[in-house]
Amino acid sequence: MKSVAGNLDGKGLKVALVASRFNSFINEKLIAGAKECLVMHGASEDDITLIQVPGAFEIPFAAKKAVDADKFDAVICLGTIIRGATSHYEHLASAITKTLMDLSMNSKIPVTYGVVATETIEQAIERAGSKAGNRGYDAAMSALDMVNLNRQKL
Ligand code: INI
Repeated sequence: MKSVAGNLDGKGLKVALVASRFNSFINEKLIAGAKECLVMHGASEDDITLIQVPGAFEIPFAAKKAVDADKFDAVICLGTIIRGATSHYEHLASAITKTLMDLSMNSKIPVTYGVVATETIEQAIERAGSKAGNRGYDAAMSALDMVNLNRQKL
């Protein structure tokens, strides 16, 4: 059996982080987690571009702009949607997920998903570096993995 997989080598990679400001105290932790992961795996801080947008709704637009810029190896999307804070939680969360998935399918570079969607602020905090890992770090790991997978011939 032939097996194909990526790896986590981040050397020389140029990465865009698209992060929203809404719930910024959580998003800052996601950004820090993503940065930590990239640098820990060999990426240079100078090769990471942070693109900030107002809210999660605006993430797909900026992510598309980053894909179209043709200068990044991957785009990592970071944001936080909390049900308690919005009546349109479901629409927002599912529309963003679907739109980013569509973007990913039409993109030559990997687009990864570090958007935390939770019922409560506490759950969001847990996913931003306390009890339940850091979704920013995880999304960066996936980006590294997928960039290196993408370099391989099938
Ligand atoms: N944006 C978020 O990133 N998270 C939320 O929980 C949220 N709530 O609660 O509404 C939110 N709203 C703003 C939205 O993403 C847009 O920025 C806004 O509607 C302007 O287009």
